[in-house]
Amino acid sequence: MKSLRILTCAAVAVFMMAGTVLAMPTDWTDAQKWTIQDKYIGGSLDNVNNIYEHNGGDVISGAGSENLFDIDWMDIYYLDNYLKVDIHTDYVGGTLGTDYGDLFISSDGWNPFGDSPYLQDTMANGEKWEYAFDVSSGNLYDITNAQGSILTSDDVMTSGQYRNGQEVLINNAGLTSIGTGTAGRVGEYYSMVMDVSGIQLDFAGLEGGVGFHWAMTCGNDTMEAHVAPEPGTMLLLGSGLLGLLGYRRRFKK
Ligand SMILES: [Ca+2]
Ligand SMILES: [Ca+2]
Ligand SMILES: [Ca+2]
Ligand SMILES: [Ca+2]
Repeated sequence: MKSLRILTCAAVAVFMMAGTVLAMPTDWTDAQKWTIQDKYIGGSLDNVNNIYEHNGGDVISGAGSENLFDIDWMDIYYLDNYLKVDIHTDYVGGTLGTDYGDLFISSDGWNPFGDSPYLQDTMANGEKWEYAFDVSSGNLYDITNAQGSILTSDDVMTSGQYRNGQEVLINNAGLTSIGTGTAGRVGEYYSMVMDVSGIQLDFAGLEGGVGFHWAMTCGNDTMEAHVAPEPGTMLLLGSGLLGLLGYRRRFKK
């Protein structure tokens, strides 16, 4: 009888642990939040002229239609193991035969190729992305060992003007989902929300922070950004830890 009771308790404990998986938040006011402006242009090796700068700089477009593709900024929220990335842009899926791209995430910092605004950073150089959120299937994938699954603007676009060489989609064939989520336009922005409980995201900056990459499938405006504490914060954190160590030493004596 006693062992049955212990078993029951164990079963209840397991049930309770499983029950602690949190639902996708509907209210993000208590989330950690970062806002990052689009200061990234990105490489765009023009295969015809073999130069890196397409006309237009940050946005490739016909004169007067920059707003079709311009990305302004990115809001990033983190709450209860859920990540929300809002892309503030007027871009709407379907424009001139293009569509929303997938989100690429680096869990160990952001090191694009060259200097700001990174005119020669393409998929082939700079940061390696460890994760990709597929907006069409709503799945998060670990792509650390599946870099060949990354599709560039050149793989996706067959005509028209586009920013060459930028990572825009993930081919999820053969990949196993490690988290699910949603993606869609909400008012002024394109919003992606995903369960990231299966991965370690370094918002404390101990491994260099968290990097993000997003573009529409033509990459006509592309954004890469970085969430990491200010150097001053890291210094404070560091001196705080040192102080704690000193205190512990004194305490031991
Ligand atoms: Ca922009
Ligand atoms: Ca990385
Ligand atoms: Ca790159
Ligand atoms: Ca940009």
